[in-house]
Amino acid sequence: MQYQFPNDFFWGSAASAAQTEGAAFSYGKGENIWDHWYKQEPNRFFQGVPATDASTFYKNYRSDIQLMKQVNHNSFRTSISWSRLIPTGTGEVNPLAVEFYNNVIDELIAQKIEPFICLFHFDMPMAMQKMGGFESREVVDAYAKYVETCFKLFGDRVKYWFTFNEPIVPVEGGYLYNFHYPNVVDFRRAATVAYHTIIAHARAVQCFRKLNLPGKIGIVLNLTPSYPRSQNAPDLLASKRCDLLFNRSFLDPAVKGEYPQELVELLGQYEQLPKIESGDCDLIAQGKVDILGINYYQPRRVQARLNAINTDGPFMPEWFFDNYVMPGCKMNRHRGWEIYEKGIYDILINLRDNYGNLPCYISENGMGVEGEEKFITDGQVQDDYRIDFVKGHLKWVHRAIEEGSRCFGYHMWTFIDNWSWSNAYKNRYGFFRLDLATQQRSLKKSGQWFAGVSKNNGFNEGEE
Ligand code: BGP
Repeated sequence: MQYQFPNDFFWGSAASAAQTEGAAFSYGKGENIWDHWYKQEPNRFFQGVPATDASTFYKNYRSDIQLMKQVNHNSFRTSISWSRLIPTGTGEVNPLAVEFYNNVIDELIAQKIEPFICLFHFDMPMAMQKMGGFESREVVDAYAKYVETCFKLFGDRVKYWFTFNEPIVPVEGGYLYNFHYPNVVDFRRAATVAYHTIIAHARAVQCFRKLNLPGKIGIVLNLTPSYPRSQNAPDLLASKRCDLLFNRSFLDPAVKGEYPQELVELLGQYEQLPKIESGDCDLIAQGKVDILGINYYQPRRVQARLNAINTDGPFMPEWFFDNYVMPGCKMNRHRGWEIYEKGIYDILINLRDNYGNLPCYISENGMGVEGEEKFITDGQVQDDYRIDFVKGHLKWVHRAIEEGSRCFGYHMWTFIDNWSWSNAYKNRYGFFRLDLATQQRSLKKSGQWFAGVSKNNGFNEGEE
């Protein structure tokens, strides 16, 4: 069967500033939380590897963009580093950063690769974190100024903007589960950070509209369907609450301009609501996006809690559910994540039916593999597993489009194996393999395959 995608479908990959640029302490860049945390606790990073040099995109962006061309990208997402553009978070703009991002954007456009630009991908400037990060409304103001600067500098050429990448992740990592700085475990503070992130998002959308720029504005969310173990009422309730906490907490305000009433009630019941100021609701209503990016890696499976809650412990989302491992599920054993291709279809259909079928695209999908060097033959990573993974997901994307979804693109995570937060280079995802010692890039089999898919705007069943 031929899986042909709509005309002008976007094919490409995604990355982010902190994970690729390197030059963390040079060319006028200020520190972000990752630079700072590494100095404090290098042992929190896989094999003690920092992002300091990452994959040298700052230095090699021109040749890297040539590699994008080689795999027929017509689009690419990266982010602007706030601490590179405005080293102390607010105030002086770094002219070298302006020059760098101008060069990257211009080069992408010259090579006919549409730049998708995200404004915040986990990398809070340290100066802003010292003021409380998104617990502070002052930092929200600083973010609003920063994004205005970006729109004014680059908005004449960038047509696809994203206010945040996976905004729930810094909330989970930094304020609930201790895998991002500042390593706090406190639900109410987490809820405040999440809420202020939505306020910051809405400020960005408001500013974008005011400037009357030609492009579109969206947000990138990691939408993870919460499948219940069974159709039993308690299991269904567990899944519904997970969906509220982990998906709808950002999806509803970003797309519908308001929070789900059930979420407000649930947090109210446990006295975890953030402080709401007058004017917030109007502002959030103005934050409705034009487009949505969807990151999807794995589903979430849940069941009703098996044991009583320890009410002496901190209030956590897990008060409402237990994770559930479905017997016999398909696994990516190299990363420990379930592979469930239909999840991508379920997300798109949910958006079609319950979120006004807004234009959206798959902004990240991918397969992390630890120890990928074991798959190298004749100098090339033979990642047939990744080709199967992408094919499996694309078939479901194709079907959703046939059934009316307005999905307009598919980006893989990622272009060149890159540094990934506390996992550093543990899990490899790229179309190109990165040799850490030499920084050499080499095309994997999946990259070759994807080049064909992009060129043909689809693929044939059975074709490799
Ligand atoms: C996504 C993030 C990316 C990247 C990816 C892989 O959620 O948006 O920034 O980190 O996950 O993550 P990992 O290396 O932990 O498998």
